[in-house]
Amino acid sequence: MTVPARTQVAIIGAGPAGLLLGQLLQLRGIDTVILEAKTPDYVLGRIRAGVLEEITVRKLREAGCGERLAREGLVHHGTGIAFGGALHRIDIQGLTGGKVVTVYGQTEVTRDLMHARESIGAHTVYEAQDVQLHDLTSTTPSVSWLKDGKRHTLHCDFIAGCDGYHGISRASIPKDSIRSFERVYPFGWLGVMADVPSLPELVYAHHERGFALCSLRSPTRSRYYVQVPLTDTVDQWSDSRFWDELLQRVDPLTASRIVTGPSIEKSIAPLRSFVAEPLRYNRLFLAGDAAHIVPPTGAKGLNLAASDVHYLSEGFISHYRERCDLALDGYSQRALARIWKAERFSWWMTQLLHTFPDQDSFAPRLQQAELQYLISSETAQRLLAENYVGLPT
Ligand code: FAS
Ligand code: PHB
Repeated sequence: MTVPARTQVAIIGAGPAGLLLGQLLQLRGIDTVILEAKTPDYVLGRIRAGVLEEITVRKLREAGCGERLAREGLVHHGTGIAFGGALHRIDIQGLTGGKVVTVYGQTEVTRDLMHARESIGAHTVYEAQDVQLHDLTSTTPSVSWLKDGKRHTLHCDFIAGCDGYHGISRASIPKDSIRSFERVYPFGWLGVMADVPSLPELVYAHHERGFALCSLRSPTRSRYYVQVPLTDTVDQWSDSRFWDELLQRVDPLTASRIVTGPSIEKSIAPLRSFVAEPLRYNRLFLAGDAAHIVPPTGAKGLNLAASDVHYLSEGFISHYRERCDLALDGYSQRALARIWKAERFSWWMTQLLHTFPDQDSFAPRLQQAELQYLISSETAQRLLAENYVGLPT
């Protein structure tokens, strides 16, 4: 398929943010071209998020990706917090007036969005190497890339940087035009995927040996995590060592329900909180992980990408359909308001549930007091629940 020489919105990155933005714009008659550095299989092979907020489900439906999600997505009405040898259920639905979350892996979200984009014949260039952004301060920016030994150029009205934390978009903004705010955590998450029966609901576990999370992708595919030191590597963690550690960190009831088995995927991800401000540089807009990173403890990463895209797509649609730039000019401030609230919640869940090396003797007592307050106060549980299902957009 020949890529046109010009488009309205050039999108860098075919992860969930780029693909969702592309879909929402194309379906409203706005031309896009997506440039992706990797192959579709590589993008699909990255195991990431698992829990969708209602806003994310709504946007995926709008993007024409609601059918399989409705059929295979698992609606969850509550989640578990385990500590001190006991499991405590947070009644998400009851505490939020009926809101829920949906368990549906990011790989499946991305697969659905890829198929939807293909079905409308929109242009996506995979394996686009050395993507460069040009003339960002002009009204006629462009992007170029290398493929098949040739440099290609695409002229556009706007560029949407949806290329993740390590992408080229944020890096193309002059240092004096952007600020970043960061907190790096002194541990990572070792994640294991296994085709074993999963638990009925997620369990977030606090234990003196470290945090653990029991999640899932389907009734027969489980996703588990344990907190590990940043110095650990995957080959230091055999399956049996992983299962032993997980079973020690969760409460006995949860441990009795866990079915172990061979891992089909095993990886370690570092944890950081990061926000770039502002999310715009003239004709370049940042969305998703290109703009912010959250520790996955609050299940916010993918969902923030969806709300960024919700705001940004509204801005582009209003620009092209109503010749009005208020929404586009307000994108950064509007998105950052929701981003920072999700950053706060993700930080709060992370500091509540993990063990921090080199902490003083006071910190673990504070954690215990906060956990005891959480399970004894409906107000505290409501605060957790309303953030977990996603704050209003
Ligand atoms: P993505 O990083 O998904 O996509 C960016 C795309 O841009 C990639 O396909 C990349 O190949 C491409 N790209 C990068 N540089 C480029 C360039 N120069 N040119 C062209 N293309 C380029 N979130 C949760 O909610 N729960 C989780 O459990 C969770 N686990 C995670 C584990 C890991 C290891 C990581 C890294 C993230 C995790 N996240 C999790 C967050 C994750 O789900 C992100 O929020 C989500 O992928 C955001 O989507 P995008 O913004 O599209 O970024
Ligand atoms: C996951 O299933 O990968 C998952 C679920 C909830 C989280 C983080 C990761 O908070």
